[in-house]
Amino acid sequence: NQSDIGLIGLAVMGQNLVLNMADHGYKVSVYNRTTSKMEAFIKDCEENEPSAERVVGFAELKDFVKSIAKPRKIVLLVQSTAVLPHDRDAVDATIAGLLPLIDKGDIIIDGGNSNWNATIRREEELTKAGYEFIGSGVSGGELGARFGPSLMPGGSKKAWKSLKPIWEAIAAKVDPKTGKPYEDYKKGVPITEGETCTTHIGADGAGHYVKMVHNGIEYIDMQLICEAYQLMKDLLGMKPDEMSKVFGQWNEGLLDSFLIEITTDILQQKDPTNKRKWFVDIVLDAAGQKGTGKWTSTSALDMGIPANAIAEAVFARCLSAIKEERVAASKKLKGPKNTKPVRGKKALIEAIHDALYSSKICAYAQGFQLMAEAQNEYGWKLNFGEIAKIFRGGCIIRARFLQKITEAYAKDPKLQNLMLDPFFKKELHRCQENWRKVVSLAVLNGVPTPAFSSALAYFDGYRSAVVPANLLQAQRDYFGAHTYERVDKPRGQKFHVDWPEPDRPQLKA
Ligand code: NBP
Repeated sequence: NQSDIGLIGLAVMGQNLVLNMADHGYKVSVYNRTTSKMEAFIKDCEENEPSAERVVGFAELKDFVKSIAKPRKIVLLVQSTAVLPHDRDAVDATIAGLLPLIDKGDIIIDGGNSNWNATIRREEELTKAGYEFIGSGVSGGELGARFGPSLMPGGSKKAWKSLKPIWEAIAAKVDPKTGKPYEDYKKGVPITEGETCTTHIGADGAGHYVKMVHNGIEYIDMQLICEAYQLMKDLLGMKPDEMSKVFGQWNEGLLDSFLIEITTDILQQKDPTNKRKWFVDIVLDAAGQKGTGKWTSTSALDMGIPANAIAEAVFARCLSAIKEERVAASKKLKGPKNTKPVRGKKALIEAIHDALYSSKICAYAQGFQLMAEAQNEYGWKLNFGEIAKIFRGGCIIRARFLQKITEAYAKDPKLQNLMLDPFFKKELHRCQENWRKVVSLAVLNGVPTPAFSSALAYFDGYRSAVVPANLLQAQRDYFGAHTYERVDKPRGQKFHVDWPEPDRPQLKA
């Protein structure tokens, strides 16, 4: 009576994923470096979980390994910190501990937020040694892990075939027609119907790369909501409960998403220590980050993909973090004078909605561009329609909007940029006037809207047949003999002028 699967790492994600697997009828062996945490978890299961009989704890790694049916599937949910391909972290330490105990053909699944470079390295090392390795993104935080995450596995197809039944059972499920997540878990019922939010993403690091881009999109999605909040607060003087109603209405329409839903809830919340204050007003405005947004942005820079709005969201967190410096600067640097009170509250709220929606389209366009380039860089074959599909449920960026992205890639799997899809193109055309109004108003009033503005600059740059890089190339040729191409010659031919005598253009070989 062996276990179907094993899991190492009983912090918040591991515990919840174990319970999810047990709810779906799988017997799970569990192990944790610190045994007391495993014991406390088992005790808690026995006291509170109907599926406790299917969760078995082990204090010794060798007994844990022996308890799992072959070929063994062992999920790791331990802290991951490695960034460069050869960095070693807790994931490597755990794998090193397992190797003398497991057999060839066994499958190790890293469910943490590992960097895709480390995953590529681990997959290569383990495959060479005769083992299987899957790097699987797991999104949805602890609630997702417990009741249905979005799962993004990368690795060999053979390994995926073994893991697939379990991953498909525990992943979030959505209504195939509307793309809306089933949320029966709120009634305590495991979800078994609907389209499952997992698919084989691609080879080696593909799953972790896509999970990272998901997180990058999550950064910008959150930042856009925060900018909408700040505009309502600063330009319209709205209070949190009033804003909550607006977000609640937005959640009934095009912006329907998990992040808008939780914002609606948060803005109604009172300070737990002083019920006369709004919770959001007592939270310090200094954001933290764990690195996946930064990785997304550095990957964009490395590959030369303009994901400026995603990077702006990371920088906005960096700027927020220097709280003391901002407080000091606020006493010295003045904003615009003579700003007039903003009139037309209803129209402005609608315009903010449109600005958020259009910026969101640009942000997703950037995320998908990034994945498209990464597949060339790393030799993956990504299916963007399938990726959009599995983002519809379970994960933090789940949104009604993703059904439209799914449809866009179903119609045209080779879509060059999401903004060119007929539906999104129409939406951008419809919203752009309001978007421009909001950005202008923000600039005139000195309200920072880095994500709204940067997304708009992306839209304007992408739709411009001519940008001022002609002058830029001329400057580069002037000071560094970097050469330039001519508008009247084929691409690739390089010219150089003998500065400062610009009358004698010379053709370079
Ligand atoms: P943590 O990232 O906080 O990791 C804690 C776990 O790692 C504990 O089980 C700990 O064991 C174990 N561990 C450490 Br630390 N060093 C170890 C080592 N050298 N050898 C073996 N085990 C070691 O847990 P988490 O927040 O549950 O996240 C797990 C993974 O999932 C991470 O990669 C995280 O980035 C990712 N993730 C987290 C979330 C989230 O919402 N938290 C969402 C999505 C993905 P111990 O008990 O003995 O210290």
